[in-house]
Amino acid sequence: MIDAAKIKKDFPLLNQKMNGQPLVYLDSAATSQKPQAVIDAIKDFYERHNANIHRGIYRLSEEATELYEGAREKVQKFIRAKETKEIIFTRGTTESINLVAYSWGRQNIEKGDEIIVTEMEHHSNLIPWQLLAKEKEAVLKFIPIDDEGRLKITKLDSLLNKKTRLLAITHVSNVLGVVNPLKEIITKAHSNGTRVLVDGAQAVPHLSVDVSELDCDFYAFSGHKMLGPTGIGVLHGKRELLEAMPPFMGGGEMIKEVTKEGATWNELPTKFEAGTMPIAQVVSLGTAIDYLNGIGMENIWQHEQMLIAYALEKVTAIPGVKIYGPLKPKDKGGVLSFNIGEIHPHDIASIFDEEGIAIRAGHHCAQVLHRRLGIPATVRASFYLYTDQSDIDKLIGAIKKAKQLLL
Ligand code: C6P
Repeated sequence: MIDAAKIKKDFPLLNQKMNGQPLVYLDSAATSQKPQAVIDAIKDFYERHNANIHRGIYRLSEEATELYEGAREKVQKFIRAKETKEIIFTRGTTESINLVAYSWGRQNIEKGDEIIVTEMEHHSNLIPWQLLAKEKEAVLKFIPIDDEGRLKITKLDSLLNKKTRLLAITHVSNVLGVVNPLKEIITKAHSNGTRVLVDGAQAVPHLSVDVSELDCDFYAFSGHKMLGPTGIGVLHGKRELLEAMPPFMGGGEMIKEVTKEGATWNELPTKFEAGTMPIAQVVSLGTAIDYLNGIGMENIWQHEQMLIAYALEKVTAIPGVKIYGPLKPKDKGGVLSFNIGEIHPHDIASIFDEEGIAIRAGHHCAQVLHRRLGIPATVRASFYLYTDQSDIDKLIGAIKKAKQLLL
């Protein structure tokens, strides 16, 4: 079992006051806090190893390159990818998905083709496909959700047909916390000859992911939600697909030979890493992975299961609070979205803020989902390895206070 109170001490930002109260950070789905080890890794890189990678024929540059490529190996092992060539560094989940939409999408989607997404997608896994569909005159279809916020998987059979080229789906919903049954969905899609892209932004930080076992074609995630710095993310793609895809961005490093007339492309993964990459961010993402491995992803998942079970039990007992998503912790991560009567979520967030509690209020970049739920916005509390039961107790206290003041 995780000792969250002890883990908290590794995160300097969490040991401070906000509005005169001890900070209760319940917005890890937006971005996670960083342990001292990650902060030190960034500082250490700039103090001792900073040089551009893959370019310099001098020791310092070789050192920086080794650290950068070492981090790629850590990512590969962390998500159990087959080889490092399948790991592309990007700015984050959003850029990873846009890379696939731009490169694979423009090569493989034609007029009349169909792309399936779900009603629970984050805009990052919806807008790139809307843009592509518009440009190519392709059709976008949606797997609906039920009233508990789970996907209606049985509907997938009637959505899949000969024209379905791609299914783009989130692993874990950033609003409902639902963990989608990917294995079953990917098997169905593949037996129809449909490629699958998984948005893993809310999964990789919280549970053990095995992309080889899932057999997905593309898998995207962000470093900043998994204890790493901002500005760094990952796209995993099957090698044969990445090999066949044209570059996303042109520039330095991604080329092999350049003439006045044209160019040939570098080997994977460099073909997709144009220009100077965020080197310190990649290296410190590796440190974040070391930290997560030190705790154990299975332990982190169990800890969040305990927290969500506790939170669901306490919050469902408060009259007038409506929770969105499954009410049982099974297949649900540490995300709790709710409303209190008719109070606007922004007013609730302001009251929580006075108590030192940081939560997110709004549509959480999932407007299609909120439309389906029949509401414009929700309040969202999201947990991580440093969240403990006392944080949830403070949340419960703040919900009661908001009710008293505003209802
Ligand atoms: N969700 C949230 O508060 P980026 O911004 O590229 O790192 O991640 C985008 C993204 C993609 N998919 C899912 C499921 C996500 O949750 C997010 C980011 C944050 O829910 C910020 S909007």
